[in-house]
Amino acid sequence: MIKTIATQPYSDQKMGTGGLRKKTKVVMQPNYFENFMQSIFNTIGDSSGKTFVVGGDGRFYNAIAIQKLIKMAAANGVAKLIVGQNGLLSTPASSNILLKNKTDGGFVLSASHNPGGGNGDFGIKYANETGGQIPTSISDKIFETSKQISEYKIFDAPDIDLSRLGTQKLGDMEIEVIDSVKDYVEMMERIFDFSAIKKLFANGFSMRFDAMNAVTGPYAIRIFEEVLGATKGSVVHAIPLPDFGGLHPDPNLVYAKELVDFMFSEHAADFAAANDGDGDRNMILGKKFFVTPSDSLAILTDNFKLIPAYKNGIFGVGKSAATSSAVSRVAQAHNIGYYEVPTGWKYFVNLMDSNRITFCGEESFGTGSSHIREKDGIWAVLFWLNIIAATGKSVEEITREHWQKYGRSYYMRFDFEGITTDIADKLMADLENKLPLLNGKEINGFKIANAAPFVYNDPVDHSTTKNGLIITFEDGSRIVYRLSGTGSSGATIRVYLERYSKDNLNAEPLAMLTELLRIALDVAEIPERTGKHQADVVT
Ligand code: G16
Repeated sequence: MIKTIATQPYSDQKMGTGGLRKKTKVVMQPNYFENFMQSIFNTIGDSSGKTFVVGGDGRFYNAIAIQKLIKMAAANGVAKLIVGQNGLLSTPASSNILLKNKTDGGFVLSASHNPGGGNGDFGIKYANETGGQIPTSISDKIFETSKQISEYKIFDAPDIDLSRLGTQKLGDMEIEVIDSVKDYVEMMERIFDFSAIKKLFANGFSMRFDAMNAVTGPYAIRIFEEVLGATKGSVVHAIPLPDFGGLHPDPNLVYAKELVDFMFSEHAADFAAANDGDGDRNMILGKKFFVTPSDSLAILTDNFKLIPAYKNGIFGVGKSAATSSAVSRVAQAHNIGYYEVPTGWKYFVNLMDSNRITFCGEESFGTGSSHIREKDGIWAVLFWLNIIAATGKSVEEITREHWQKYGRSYYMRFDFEGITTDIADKLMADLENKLPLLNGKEINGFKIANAAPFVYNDPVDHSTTKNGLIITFEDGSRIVYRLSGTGSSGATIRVYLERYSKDNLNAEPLAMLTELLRIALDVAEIPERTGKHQADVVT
């Protein structure tokens, strides 16, 4: 019943910042998905006795791909798969199940925050036994394997019924279909003070959670409405749809516009949040108030004592280099470890495993802790609710008090999208060559203290990663340039700007950053080289 099928390699199966991301149509090409999966199984080597977790965010092509994955796992000798009911599992829920059951790895079929549908994107995230996505050393091996693949193995059998909870068999392989939500809810109950949050809602506190027609809908309904008692209807866009109902499930000011408009209107709730396609990103809003992800990380870290699971102390905190420095001041105040890593959650995994950090976060709307090895959207929302319940303060009050205490890092990100790859690569290469000449220079009143690529030496496995170019000014302001690693076509240049003020706390971020933006565009010659005088997305 095991078929061996001849295939031709594809040359583009290289994983980016978070797994393989491609246009859905690319993944639907004959044998494309099969080639990639077989390359993973070949890289793993002997799969006998191994157990993997399987789920997805429900996007278009998930249902077909998951059946192929199951049949290929059986044909490659896998002992057991733990699969989310109807093929659904958020990325954080998957990481939890993986760690809880001490499995050998897991697959989440998702292109995360990228749009779905036949004309959208598809993706595959692959985590190993750490619960985190595999390091580059392994994804490089998979890529090399994919370029030479000549056959794949697949079980010839009817589709598995994934709506039925319980155990089924495919050949010798066991398939356990589990409730996608239950374990995750239990984990959250162990971390946060649910009774305090219940009281908050019982006293009339209002919330809106936008699941963006993606995977977190069922999780959010269960946790916020059913368990914690938020009013019915607090969770919107709650049903996972194959095309996310046309939404771009990226929880930021641009793509979660409906929620942002609501929260800046007269009808705003006390609190709002959105998650992305696979539930690992979050955006936090108060009444007419937006919390940057960099500030959110700093505020959560500063308040760790309010949360039952962390009240006895945390090891330290990590952030990506592109994230603002706000959390560094909190780490210093609490005398805890502080780490700066390249963009990509996988870089936090070694730091968590070695008890160097407990919390971590990124500017790209990701926050999390060592409860799992992925960022966790609902965790961040519950953390905020727990702080609000414990302090009785609003999102805005909590944030403004934080700035009073630590000063404010004004921070914005500008994305220049759809750039020809060659142009973007050359822009970055030329800029890197130019950096040494910038050291010590003064531009429009900003004196450059250091201009260099960001190089990370992992303290655990001693691997070295170079990612992004950073210009640091004498007053602590920074410009960071990076190419996105999550797009499915062309290149996106990201420009991150940061400027710190100890006492000017109420300015408009753009006003504070205008001069830095001008310098950033000039130095990299972005308008001249890309034809773009304005960013496509500003967050
Ligand atoms: C992935 C990674 C994140 C990273 C983000 C942005 O997120 O897991 O750690 O910050 O990509 O990547 P880039 O700037 O390269 O586009 P997700 O939510 O897409 O899995």
